[in-house]
Amino acid sequence: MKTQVAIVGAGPAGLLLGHLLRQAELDVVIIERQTAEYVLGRVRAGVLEQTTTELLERLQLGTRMRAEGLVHEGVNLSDGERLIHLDLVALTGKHVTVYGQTEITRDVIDAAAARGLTIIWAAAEVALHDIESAAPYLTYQKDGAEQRVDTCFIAGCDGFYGPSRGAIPASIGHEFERTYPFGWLGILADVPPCHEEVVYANHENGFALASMRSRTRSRYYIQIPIEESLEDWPDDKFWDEFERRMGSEVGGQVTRGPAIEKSIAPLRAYVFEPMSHGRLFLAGDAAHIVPPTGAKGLNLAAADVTYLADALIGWFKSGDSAALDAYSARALSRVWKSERFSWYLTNLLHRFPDAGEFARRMQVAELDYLARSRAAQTALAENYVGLPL
Ligand code: RFL
Ligand code: PHB
Repeated sequence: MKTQVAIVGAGPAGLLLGHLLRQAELDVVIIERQTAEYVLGRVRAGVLEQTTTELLERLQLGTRMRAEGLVHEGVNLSDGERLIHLDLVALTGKHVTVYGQTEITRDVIDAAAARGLTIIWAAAEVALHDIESAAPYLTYQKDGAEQRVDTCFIAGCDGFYGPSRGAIPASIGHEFERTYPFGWLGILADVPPCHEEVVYANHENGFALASMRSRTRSRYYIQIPIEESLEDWPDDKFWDEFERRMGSEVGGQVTRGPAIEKSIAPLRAYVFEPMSHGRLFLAGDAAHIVPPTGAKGLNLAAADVTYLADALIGWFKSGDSAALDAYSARALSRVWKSERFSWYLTNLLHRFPDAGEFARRMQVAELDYLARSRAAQTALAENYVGLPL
């Protein structure tokens, strides 16, 4: 098979890039390791920046999001008792939209065939070849035979564990990493949300987050030690702890219900530089991971592919490689700002096992400052709604 751009991975980065390139009438193929059912079953991000919703509108894929997504004009921080409300619209003129990654993924997959976007599902052993040449190619196993895709460019959109990043020689790449000694235990339940907006809570016992997927479906998280597993957290124990950490005002509004999904996500920050080498361009989690505090992961993936699509389309239309050459630096400048924000919020809101009383007092002082200072609130809100592209 021959194509102009071969994309590895059908997560949000690969699917959105595929649609952007198809909109410019380029030939594109997406090669995905999992089945469509598996990809559609993953529960992940929920909060979209305006740049991400605008991207979906630009692709004319925003109809269901507009109908079913929840516009949130504010967000809340809690110090265990007091609720600090940040009026995002008053502070920044922008809002965020609560619409699950699962729903976006469904919308873009459903539209793929009609737009000529080919997705090859269940492709095993994807490997990248000759990325330093002008004629790179991919190989993979499907239906018991090796397949080959010849292409002009490869987009590595295969997440943190995919093969693309490893195709860049170790002598060229540089990794920056921070791991945290805790994870988030997340629960999805068909119960009305305990608060109309998202609440990030810093309680003596640790962090908790109240989010949602709709007016009848809640997504709640608590911080747990990295050594603990799902067996340590039967549903009742989760609900008790979640209510406690939310404080009396919000905790008192919690409706309990059976978990329809329950999982643990470890917290990690990671950046790989550069995000391109030869004819290979990385986008999304393939190049960087943020801890979920601040909901930047999916939004960063959308920003990366917006830059990358513009650069690839420019090259195919005019042969100009300047934007492709600048892609890595342009994307990384936004990535590092999101890393900084996620790191700041993670530090502000979590309980660190070996942090002493001084560190705790710093968190309390920062939350108190945020409660009283419009300047501090504006800085947080500007990052939360998303920096401009
Ligand atoms: P994805 O979504 O991981 O998609 C990568 C795709 O590549 C495929 N793949 C391969 N395909 C072919 N060959 C191979 N060898 C391959 N190896 C992997 C994978 O099957 C997959 O389909 O990366 P992408 O597109 O960059 O999108 C990034 C976002 O998905 C990610 O940043 C967020 O979901 C992160 N994230 C969250 N972000 C938030 O903003 N808020 C959240 O609440 C939130 N929760 C989460 C998350 C990520 C999680 N992961 C990765 C385990 C919860 C979890 C559990
Ligand atoms: C979610 O709804 O899953 C969510 C919301 C906010 C975050 C992370 C996850 O910071």
